[in-house]
Amino acid sequence: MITLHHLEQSRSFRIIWALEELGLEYQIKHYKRLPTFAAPPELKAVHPLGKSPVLTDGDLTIAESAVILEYLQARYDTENQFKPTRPQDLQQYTYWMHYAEGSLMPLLVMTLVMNNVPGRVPFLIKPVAKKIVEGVKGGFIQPRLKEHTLFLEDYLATHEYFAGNFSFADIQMSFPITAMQERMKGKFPQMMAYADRIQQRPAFQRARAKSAD
Ligand SMILES: N[C@@H](CCC(=O)N[C@@H](CS)C(=O)NCC(=O)O)C(=O)O
Repeated sequence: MITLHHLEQSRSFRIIWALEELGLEYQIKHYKRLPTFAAPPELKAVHPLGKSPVLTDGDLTIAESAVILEYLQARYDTENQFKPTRPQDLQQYTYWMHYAEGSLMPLLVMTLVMNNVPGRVPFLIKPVAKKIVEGVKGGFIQPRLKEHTLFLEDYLATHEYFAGNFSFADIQMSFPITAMQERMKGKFPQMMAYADRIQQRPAFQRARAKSAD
């Protein structure tokens, strides 16, 4: 039996979506975040790093969204619906699979961490902390995030999906794009249209209902 260890409001949604696209039978074990937004310690019993997603299938325990997506595709996508075969699409597929967590997510996580800094320091040094956060965000994170957003907007102007037809690369990329949706409103029409397009898929809708986030 396939079990997905799903932390609420997390990247693990990608895997529910992939499981729904594949039409597989599976169970979800739900975990609530702690008040600090960290994962609960029980997840460490499944994988030493205690992050989500983690998928177990028989004797196998698999962590990392992209690795789980690749595993599910190779093992269960018998008609090769979710991974391209044309060499140029395949190269894009691999690129976006890595880019999502390797290049884009670190900037979004840094933003989240920075936004939390002023709330976590003693009252007296809050103004200093706010200045440091502004400096790091304005001088480092935001210019890079802008470059990435323009890069994605440009790419999506000429591509309906990230690697030819809809594939698991779209599921991998959906998480950062959805996380950026709020700040994209009215500014990045290609990314907004792309987010609408993928979110209309019936499997996405079913995954939403099942994640219960
Ligand atoms: N690169 C990993 C990241 C895993 C990860 O950091 N997951 C987050 C949820 S979105 C988590 O478990 N956070 C809880 C914590 O760090 O305590 C992946 O794509 O699976």
